[in-house]
Amino acid sequence: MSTPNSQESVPRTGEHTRTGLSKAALKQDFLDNLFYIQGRFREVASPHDLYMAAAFTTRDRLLKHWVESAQVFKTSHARTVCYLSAEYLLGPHLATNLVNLGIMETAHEASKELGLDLEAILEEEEEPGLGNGGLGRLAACFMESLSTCQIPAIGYGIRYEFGIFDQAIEDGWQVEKTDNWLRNGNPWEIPRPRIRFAVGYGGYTESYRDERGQTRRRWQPALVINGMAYDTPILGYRTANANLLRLWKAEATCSFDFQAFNTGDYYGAVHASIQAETISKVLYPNDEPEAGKELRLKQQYFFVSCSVQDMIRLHLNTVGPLETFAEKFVIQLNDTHPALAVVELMRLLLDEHAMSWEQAWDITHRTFCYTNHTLLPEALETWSVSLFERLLPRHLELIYEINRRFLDEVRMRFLGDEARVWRMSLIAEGSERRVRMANLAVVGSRAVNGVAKLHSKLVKTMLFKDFADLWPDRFHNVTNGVTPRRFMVVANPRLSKLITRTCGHDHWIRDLELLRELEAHVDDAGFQAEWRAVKYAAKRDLVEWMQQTTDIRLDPESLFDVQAKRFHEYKRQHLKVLHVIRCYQQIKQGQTQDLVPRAFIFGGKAAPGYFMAKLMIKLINAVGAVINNDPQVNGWIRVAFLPNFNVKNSQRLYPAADLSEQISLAGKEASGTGNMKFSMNGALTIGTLDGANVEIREAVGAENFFLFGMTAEEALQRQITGYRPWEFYQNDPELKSDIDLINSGLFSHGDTQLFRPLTDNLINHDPFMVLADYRAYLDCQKTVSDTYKDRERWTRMSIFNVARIGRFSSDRAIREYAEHIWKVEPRVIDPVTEVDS
Ligand code: TH1
Repeated sequence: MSTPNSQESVPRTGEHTRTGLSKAALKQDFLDNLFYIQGRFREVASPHDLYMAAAFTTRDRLLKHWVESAQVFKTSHARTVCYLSAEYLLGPHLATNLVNLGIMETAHEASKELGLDLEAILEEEEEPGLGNGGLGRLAACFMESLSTCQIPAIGYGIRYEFGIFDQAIEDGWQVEKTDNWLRNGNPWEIPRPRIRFAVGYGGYTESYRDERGQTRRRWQPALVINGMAYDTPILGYRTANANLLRLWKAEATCSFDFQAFNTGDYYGAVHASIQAETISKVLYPNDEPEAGKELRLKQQYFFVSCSVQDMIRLHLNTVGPLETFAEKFVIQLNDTHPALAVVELMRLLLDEHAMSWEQAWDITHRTFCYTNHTLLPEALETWSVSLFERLLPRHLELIYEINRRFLDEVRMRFLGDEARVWRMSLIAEGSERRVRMANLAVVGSRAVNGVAKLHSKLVKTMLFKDFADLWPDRFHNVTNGVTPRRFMVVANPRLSKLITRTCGHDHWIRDLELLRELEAHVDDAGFQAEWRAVKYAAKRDLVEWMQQTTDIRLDPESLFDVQAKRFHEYKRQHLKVLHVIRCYQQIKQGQTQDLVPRAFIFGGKAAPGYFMAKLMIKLINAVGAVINNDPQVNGWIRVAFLPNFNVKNSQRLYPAADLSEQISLAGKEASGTGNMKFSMNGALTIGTLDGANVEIREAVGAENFFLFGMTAEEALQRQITGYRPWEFYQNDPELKSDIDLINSGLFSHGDTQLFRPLTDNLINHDPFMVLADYRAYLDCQKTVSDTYKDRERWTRMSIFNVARIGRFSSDRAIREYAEHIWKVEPRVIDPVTEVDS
């Protein structure tokens, strides 16, 4: 639906519309942007100038759809999803926007005619890394799929000035470098200086009489800062729907204290503004919550308050009275990081809009939905009551009242079961009383979901069992998905072209289940050969890039065996290392009959304060240094650590992988999403029955998946009956010799102590049961090698993986949320017709 005069409102430069999609229009606008925005002629432009001009040229074309979408959503009162996430791991924008606009080919041709290399321009983009790993990347995939599925949505989050650190490897150790992603400007965002909200901290609460003589509560904060909106348009694939990602930057309410300045306190004059800006300064680089960090709670409240205030403003401006808020908006909480939004909406409805408790709670409760992403106890957020009292006194009062009413309901339902009341309370009692954010999120939401079938089952039967007893219908599963636009079309153009050519259409890009059509070609020798050629070409690209960035030479003929994800003990990168060491010993002993040449490729960041994870990185590099420099073995195996695993680098890795390592201890990885990205690119998976692996295996067929290890149930059982890792160490001579080799100092220039914390932990505690799964893992790796020797069989398995991976598109996930959780319908935006193409 287009407004009557939308054509006229599109600005024009010369003969072009700034939005035309023809090659001529792109070329002209690119040169215009280079000149008028970067102030450069083509002849003197730097690579970065060229990138900026390309970005602005692309952005102009997004803006048309975006303004149009905003207009339609506003006038039609469309029900809107508000996705609240502390992280968005967006990755580079330019390539995905070109694909989604349908002009990647045209842009290539236009660049060529201008004597430019589009690939080089794309390389110039510095990605916004506003997230740690899976959770932040999921939010980014969901934003893209929301637009593709034409669902009106706003993503809310924090515009961190510094995103996830850049990882360098020095002497085998991880070294963190600050990510100054805004240094050269961000062409994708539009600052909105008029969209600002005040956010309070500290102070006290008080009672007062309102003008009608009623006693009310209010909060008098000690400190007030501002949040200012920065908007990024997110376009759907070949749709005219563009949703909004709105990120908040913290600022002082007054950037300069004249009083202080006039009394000669130059430093004090800007002190408040520095203090305020700290709040959106940096992303916490931890994949689980940072215990007790006051700034983290400030960040959470900051973005949640701005976002809820913004929704209320939008509602009052477009729909009207707040009684219908829950009909207009559904708020999805991406884990508990934004759970304070429940309390903030209550506060605004009660204190600022004078609603009754009953009405405010009814609206709040009907508005929120919550996704849980982890069962790990250390990752379940709690905040000390005393910190809350100091920072958010009014919110603490409201939490107490929510809790009081909630626990009355529990007592009524489960007479005399005080143990249950204790477990379910929003407040954990103990030496230090703490607010349980997950309980708050469950109580405040009408729907709660896990992120894979197994995980959702464990959420319902273990983590939130008491809540599921009370409200069984509140619990759902929505298995995660990833966007095929970024992880297939952009990351792997060769494979995408082969698929399109084979299927005779490119509809699979928006309907990934259509990949099934590939099954008809699985026995076609010609197709198999093309499939192998595509993989080989991607491997060569990676080899070249690795050589340039790390000086490690890999052989594209070898099996590329890849584990790339955050470093964490539960993900068991050390299990993989033990396999590498076993191969090394076998080759040294001349037993190569079970092996195939392999490149072991690792990638991933460790939280800066996570000692054990950093030691695992050091171990990988140490083992690699020995292996790669030993001519006796390096014809068989090589080890490579790909530094700074981020979205951009991941796109080089997925297409080149033959084998995807998904080897977490069963029951620990909620879903995993890398597993889907590898499989989409034709890698076979070796994995445990954990997270989404279970469903991936179901989908691609058990015969096309390398399964090993304990089930979640078996692992739990073993834990209960007493796990004694040293027995495995004593009873399995190969395992013993692998661990002993680490301790011998071979990989550490004779230092027998360096890796002791790791090996001692494995032998004595081994919380993630590496040793219990070691033998099954090695056996399974032998099957992998045997299978790889039969290239045709491997190729067929690879094709089946891609052909049957359709379920794991984030489009499917979004449609499930829309139908079962959000109850929202697509709203189609008609594209404004082109005038010059
Ligand atoms: C991850 C989960 O570990 C992963 O299994 C899942 O696929 C992904 O979320 C998306 O659902 C999580 N990331 C975080 C990050 C923080 C706290 C908890 C989790 S769970 C900061």
